[in-house]
Amino acid sequence: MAIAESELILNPDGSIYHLNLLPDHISDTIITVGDPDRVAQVSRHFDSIETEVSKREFVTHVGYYRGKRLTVLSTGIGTDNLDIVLNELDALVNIDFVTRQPMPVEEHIKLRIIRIGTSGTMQPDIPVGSHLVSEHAIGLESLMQFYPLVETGAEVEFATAVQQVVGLDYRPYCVLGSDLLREQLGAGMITGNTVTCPGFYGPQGRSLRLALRYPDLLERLRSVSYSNAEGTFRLTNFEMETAGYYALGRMLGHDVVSLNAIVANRATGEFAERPDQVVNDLIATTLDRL
Ligand code: R1P
Ligand code: URA
Repeated sequence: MAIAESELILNPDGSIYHLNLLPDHISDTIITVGDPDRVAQVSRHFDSIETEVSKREFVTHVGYYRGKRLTVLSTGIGTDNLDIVLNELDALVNIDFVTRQPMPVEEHIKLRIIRIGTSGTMQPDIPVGSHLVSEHAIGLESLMQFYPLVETGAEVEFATAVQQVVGLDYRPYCVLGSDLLREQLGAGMITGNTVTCPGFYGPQGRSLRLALRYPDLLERLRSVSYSNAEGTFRLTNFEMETAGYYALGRMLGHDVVSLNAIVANRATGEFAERPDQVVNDLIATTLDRL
């Protein structure tokens, strides 16, 4: 059955509702960033830019880097935006916009989606200025309340350990990212386990003027240690999207990796003197390895 106009919403030019993109705008490798201004920080490395599109916080540049066609787009902040971005990117390659029918499973296109974002660490030994590739993502936000994500036994155990140590009323979700992209892009980076939060202040233990329900959130997250046959895992960093990427990527069948520029160390109180430089270095390293 054709997907109704109210569900797969297309603009008058045939582009998808929020991203404003046409299927032709999508390359098989997509770089995503949170900040719309960071799109140009990536595309300025391109040999040429063929298309620039924007709507709301979703800015997209399509171009060529060393002869390879790349799409770079901004997501804005949070896993609520990720729900839009990943569903619409997937629709652009795996739904026929003319018939409004999903492609047959054997014709599904697997995208490679690479997040380049900023992040803070709760561990004193992870320096500001370092680059970190996320192995597991732990979602403290509610996006997976609305999808039947299948987690492995180890993922459930890791998430349960986080729930118990923090004392949360609900169990977060946990997703292991793509080994393939982590190995290709993460060489020399710190490998870590990323906590995806539904906010920057209270949900990351930051208090400006408001009292917090979990005043020692940082210390509690820092102390989580989960062991299984594969090893012992600690939590390394905070941000606001990675768990949504990993969970939706798994369910939609895309390879996804989250690369983090560590700009804040919450244990030492440091913030990067030149956060843009930390991000620019990560952009250059990533492009070089594609
Ligand atoms: C908060 O300042 C934002 O920075 C991080 C967080 O995930 C959140 O989106 O990522 P970006 O730098 O990619 O936006
Ligand atoms: N982004 C976050 O979400 N948290 C930080 O501490 C830094 C960047």
